[in-house]
Amino acid sequence: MDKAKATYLLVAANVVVLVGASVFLVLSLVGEEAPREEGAAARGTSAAARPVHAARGLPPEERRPAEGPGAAVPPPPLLPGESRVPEPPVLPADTLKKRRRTRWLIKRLELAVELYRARTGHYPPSTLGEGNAVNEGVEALAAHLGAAGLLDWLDDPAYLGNTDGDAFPEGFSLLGKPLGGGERREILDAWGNPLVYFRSDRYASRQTCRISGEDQVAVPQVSRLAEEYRTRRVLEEKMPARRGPEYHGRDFVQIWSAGPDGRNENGGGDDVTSWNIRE
Ligand SMILES: [Ca+2]
Ligand SMILES: [Ca+2]
Repeated sequence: MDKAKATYLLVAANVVVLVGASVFLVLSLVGEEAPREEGAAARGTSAAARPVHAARGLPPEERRPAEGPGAAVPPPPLLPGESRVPEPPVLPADTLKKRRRTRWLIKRLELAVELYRARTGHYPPSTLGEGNAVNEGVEALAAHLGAAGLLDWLDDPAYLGNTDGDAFPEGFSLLGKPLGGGERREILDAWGNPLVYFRSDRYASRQTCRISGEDQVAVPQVSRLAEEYRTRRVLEEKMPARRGPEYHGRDFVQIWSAGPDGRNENGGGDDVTSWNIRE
């Protein structure tokens, strides 16, 4: 082989190597950039807006394409038996005002029953014991507080009514005061519905209350937190096992309002309660 031919072959071989290397480089760049741009377009983000960990060149399996500005982050999966807690609704100003009034009323009644207890040695009973079928608890509360002179502060007639139109039987008296033939009034919430009242000795019972013009059954409520606490303390042998549920207001009273929707939910939903004032 002469010198000229050898030089020609060497140059040709270099050209082939260079072209091959260029093609490989181009294909490599195209192969890496295309999915990135496709992913960014699908997320509606520019390359500049990509998450930091992607911009830093982490391997594809470590990039999290669902993250980034504007990307919807799915909520964590629910555990067995768990349920989503709905967002609390935004209440109109009038509703908030009435809730505050009803809360104030319940707090005043709690004070009144404490004063009643200081005078008589016990909280006002939630029954008058003569077969009253509707609004029994709150009528008994109003009658006992009224007879003891502990309802005078409730001078706004809007908070007293007789939604079921009943009256005390003739000859009926309470704490020495004759009530026979008089209206058997209820204490009303700010929406004009009777409150629900139970004294602790009646927590295992239920009442029929006329709320929003219809008879609704009210049942005293158990405190889940108190139940859990008692269970734990019993397991730790730091508390003797007690029989019976742990009610809200144990050894006290439960008072609640059906709230803005006028539907008794036994302290749940939008009800306003003596044991869980939410605003
Ligand atoms: Ca009544
Ligand atoms: Ca309600």
